[in-house]
Amino acid sequence: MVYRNPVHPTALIIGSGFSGLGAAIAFQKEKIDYLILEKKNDVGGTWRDNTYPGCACDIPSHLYSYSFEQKSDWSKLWPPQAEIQQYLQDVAKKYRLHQKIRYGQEVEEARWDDQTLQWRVRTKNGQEYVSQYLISGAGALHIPSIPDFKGLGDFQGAKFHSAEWNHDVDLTGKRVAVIGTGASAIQIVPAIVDKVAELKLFQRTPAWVMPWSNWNVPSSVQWSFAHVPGLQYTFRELLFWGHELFIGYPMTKHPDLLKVAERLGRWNIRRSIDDPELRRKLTPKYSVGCKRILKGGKKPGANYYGALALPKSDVVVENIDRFTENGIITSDGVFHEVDVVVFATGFHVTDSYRYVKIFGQNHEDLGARFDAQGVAAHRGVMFADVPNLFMLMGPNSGLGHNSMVTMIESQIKFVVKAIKAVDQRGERALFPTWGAQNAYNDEVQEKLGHTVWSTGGCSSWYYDERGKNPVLWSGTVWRYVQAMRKLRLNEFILFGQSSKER
Ligand code: N01
Repeated sequence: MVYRNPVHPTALIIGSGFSGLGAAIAFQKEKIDYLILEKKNDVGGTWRDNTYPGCACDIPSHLYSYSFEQKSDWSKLWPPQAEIQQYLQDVAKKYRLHQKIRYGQEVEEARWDDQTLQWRVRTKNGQEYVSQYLISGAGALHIPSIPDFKGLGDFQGAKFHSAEWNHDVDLTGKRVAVIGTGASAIQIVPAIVDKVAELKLFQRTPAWVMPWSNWNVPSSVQWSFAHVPGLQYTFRELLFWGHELFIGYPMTKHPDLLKVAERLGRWNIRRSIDDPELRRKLTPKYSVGCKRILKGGKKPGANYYGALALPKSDVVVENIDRFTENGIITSDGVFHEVDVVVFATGFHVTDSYRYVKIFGQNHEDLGARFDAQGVAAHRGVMFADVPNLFMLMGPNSGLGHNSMVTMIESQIKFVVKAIKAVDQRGERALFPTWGAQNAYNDEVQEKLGHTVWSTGGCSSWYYDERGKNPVLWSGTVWRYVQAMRKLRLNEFILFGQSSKER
């Protein structure tokens, strides 16, 4: 392919979700010249792509939003996807980010040039960009995973992934199969059950589901958030510390404390479902928190268990053997005739770190390194021997209990500190030492060994084929934020000024 004349900002940002927009705003403030490359035609990332019925955030938006851009009039404590997407569009407009976003630019490959000490970034449609810094805000949950079921191609009905919802398909009166029981399925099932003629939920592993109901935020409270100084900040802090103390601390330090949540989960099943067989099917055999804790309650048609208790619903626990042209055959030989199949089967998470082909110093392929050694980063954002690359929401910086936006903001501050450190020393680049990266990862992995994700007795997408968790942070968000507050220069090699040693 012939590439068009390269564009040269100081920093290139990939993606315009919470990470990319947040980085852009920080760069704007610091007068760091930047461009955002966005594969689609709008901002929003996950909140643009996931439009399935019932889609909402399961972390309250007063917390799941930028600390510097608080919105006082969220309609609900857990607002729907459209409201979060609107919030991100409003933020992009307010900070005039659109003029700095190149839409329809899907980054394919980024190569560090050892001679010029710059990134050469190529997009799928033939544009080249050259920059000193590269910041990936591509996220970890954006490559839909559809299992390679036998006979899938034979199925003649509509089929789509939860993150690629086909709104042209009217589910009214249809027999619908939903495959999966994660955070997406649990929101989809109650949102569609009233419409469909039959709902078959194909469950491999039941989820722990806590009693829950979403609250509308009264206009008086919205008004107070807007007009009473410090009120919304205090509410946000309460939400943050509530998630840290009641979920994050037990998950990471004292999984035994989660027994209380387990009792709550069992009670939620008992109060919602009368049929003992259905109760048995839906009761997990692993500890609460080992997989993401989900929220849903009793009311039919509005909540997960309520929807599954309806006569038109069926929870199928036998494995899927194969698809036919009009249905699914399970391992017990039973044929389930359906019109539509929804894959709520999650994402390629560890693959997301390889989403852009990255070549660091001496043309080293970062993906090949991950294949050979496993996925690992320094402090969740940088990689030894890969200069000036920052991966927001990178390896071991995911969460199972609190707002990712807080993690992202602390990573962005870290990126700015790194860029300033390079600049102030008259250098051109930095990367972490292998010693620092290895020591950091040894500690994270050691700590992860004591968390519920490791001791809870489940299998989850947090773990790779090596049995290592390259996805989650090992402690509370507070701990991460503290650790990221300072850029410890002895953990990095800075270079590029002249012929300084590397
Ligand atoms: O995906 P998942 P998700 N045959 O990977 C099943 C975020 N999120 O889209 O548990 C049969 O959790 C699989 O079974 P098992 C959030 O971070 C946030 O629901 O592996 N089933 C599982 O039940 C979340 O954690 C919100 O045995 C198969 C399901 O598919 C993440 O996105 C809302 C299968 C996949 O669950 C992903 O959630 C929604 C197979 N071959 C999502 N393969 C918020 O509110 C997989 N499954 C913020």
